[in-house]
Amino acid sequence: MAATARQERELVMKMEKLKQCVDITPLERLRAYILSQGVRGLKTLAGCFKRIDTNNDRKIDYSEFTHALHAEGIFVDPEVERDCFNEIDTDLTGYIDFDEFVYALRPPMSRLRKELVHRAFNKLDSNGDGVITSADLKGVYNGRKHPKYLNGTWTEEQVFNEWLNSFNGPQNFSGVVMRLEFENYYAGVSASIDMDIYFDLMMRQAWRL
Ligand SMILES: [Ca+2]
Ligand SMILES: [Ca+2]
Ligand SMILES: [Ca+2]
Repeated sequence: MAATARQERELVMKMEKLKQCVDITPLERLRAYILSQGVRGLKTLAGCFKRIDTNNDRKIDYSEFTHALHAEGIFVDPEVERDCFNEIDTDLTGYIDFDEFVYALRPPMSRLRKELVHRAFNKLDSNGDGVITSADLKGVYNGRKHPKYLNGTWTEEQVFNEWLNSFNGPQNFSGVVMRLEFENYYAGVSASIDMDIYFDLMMRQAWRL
């Protein structure tokens, strides 16, 4: 149930208006800008991240960040830029990693949707240790029907890892899905579904909640 072209246009217009508001924070303006580019899922956010990360070290440092703000025509006091950067850099490492970037700029999700995402996560995390790994999937999901398992290229463990990594950002091949990563992934999915009722239905069917 993707948004129709009309709704898409309306969203872009709304975001354009938001961009022109002066009393919103640079972070909100950056988010508005990114949403106005039609950014939805992890893949497109990954594209934005890559463009801002000009030295390609998979981190956005302060100068790359301010450069991106200026390139989008967002000029504010340096203290405001600094506050905004610190707000995204939640673990205070001095740079923004991909997960922090997605968390700050992802499309918003309603409480109802977030609750469904957390229920799905809790169900998948069958051993209840707060992360999803192949250990949770063993005996619960069948990886043996995957074509690469059938032709002998992958073990069932590799099938599980490949699937788990689809919830992670690019270049994250940890085979482990954290709650935040799962939420970030579904924020992207959620943005293309207009009504809560369809999101609810999709989650219930996908995860048999
Ligand atoms: Ca960088
Ligand atoms: Ca950080
Ligand atoms: Ca687990």
